Amino acid sequence: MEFDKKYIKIAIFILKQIIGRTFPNPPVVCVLVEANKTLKDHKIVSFGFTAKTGRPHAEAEAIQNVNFKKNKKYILYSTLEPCCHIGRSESCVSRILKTKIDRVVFSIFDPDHRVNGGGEKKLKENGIRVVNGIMKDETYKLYEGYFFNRIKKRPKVILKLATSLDGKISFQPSARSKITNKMCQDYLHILRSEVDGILVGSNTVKIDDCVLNCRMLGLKKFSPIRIVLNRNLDLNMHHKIFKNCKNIRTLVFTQQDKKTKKKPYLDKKVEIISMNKKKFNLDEILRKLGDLGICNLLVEGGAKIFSSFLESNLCDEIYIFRGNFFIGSKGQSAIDSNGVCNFSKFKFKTKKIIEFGDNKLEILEKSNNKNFFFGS
Ligand code: AOF
Ligand code: ZN
Repeated sequence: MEFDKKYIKIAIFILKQIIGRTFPNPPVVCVLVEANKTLKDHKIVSFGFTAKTGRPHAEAEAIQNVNFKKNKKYILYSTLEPCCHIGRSESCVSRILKTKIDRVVFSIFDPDHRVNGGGEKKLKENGIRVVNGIMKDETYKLYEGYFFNRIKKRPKVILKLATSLDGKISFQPSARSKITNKMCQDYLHILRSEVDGILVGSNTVKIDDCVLNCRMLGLKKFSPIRIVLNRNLDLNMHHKIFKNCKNIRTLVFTQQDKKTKKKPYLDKKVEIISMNKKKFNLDEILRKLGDLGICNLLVEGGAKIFSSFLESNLCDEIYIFRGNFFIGSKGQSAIDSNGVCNFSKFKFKTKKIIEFGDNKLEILEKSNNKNFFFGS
């Protein structure tokens, strides 16, 4: 239908506003359209989007309270294929089948093994006309982390750095340095609210005493899960990150098994994930984070962690916030000890540059970045 694109476009527009807000479920947006018999006149009668904790699903929200009329036709537009599994409650397909909706248009298939085409099949078997794939490339970009989680069984990994013009992340090794301006900081906090997890190494906690929450007004409740890699459980409990673990889920990956070492963390309500020596590697850690439902992971440092992700080929995007000054040779390099911050050697290329006054954000992606689901 010539107006399908218009309504899917509206759904995608709203989808952008709820990314990172529906953990552990993917964000979905539905638009319910009422039309006359000839489909000449059509209008939106309801919207629905996945709720904060992942349920109710978007379709359930869109359908409830709609007064379906006898002499009208109804089309449900959704960014993702409606689910057909009985999960925490009834499936969306079975809810749709109880209404007067006779056409369903969705943008992208749900890669979750419980759905994966099954939603479309069941709708069709029950006489509903189904169209899929409208604006699928645009939608895929917004669901990339979700596809990583369900297909690659790990989150999409975004490295975030703040560097000077000459690629330094601090004035000297082991020192915290302010490099970027307020606009960059604000953008970072919005980004934090959109990802499911932030990961750092224990040195970053020791040096920066970071809190790793989202501090953008109105979005604080969307602070992601905090993850610290701390082999020896040797962090001081006075660090700021341990102040609020009751409210912000905090995980520590370790290979330390001593009860006495674990106790201070557990007292602070930190969750400890013990890995044995052989399994303390990024592959295994990412797999665990994927199992926990994390789709988008922001890695915020430090230099050693960045190198490990890049060298293990486990980094999918890089966000470099650049300040407007040089630090010089005494500074700590982001990646390489020789002072060069050369991402092209890891096969990354610039995708986008956003200016923030005299600072900027450069977003890099893999040179051979492919939509691995559709292969385009
Ligand atoms: C939809 N609409 O709004 C969302 C869907 O744990 P459950 O039972 O809520 O199921 C989670 C799965 O449901 C999730 O993995 C994905 O396949 C689908 N998400 N589906 O029809 C929605 N969020
Ligand atoms: Zn559903």
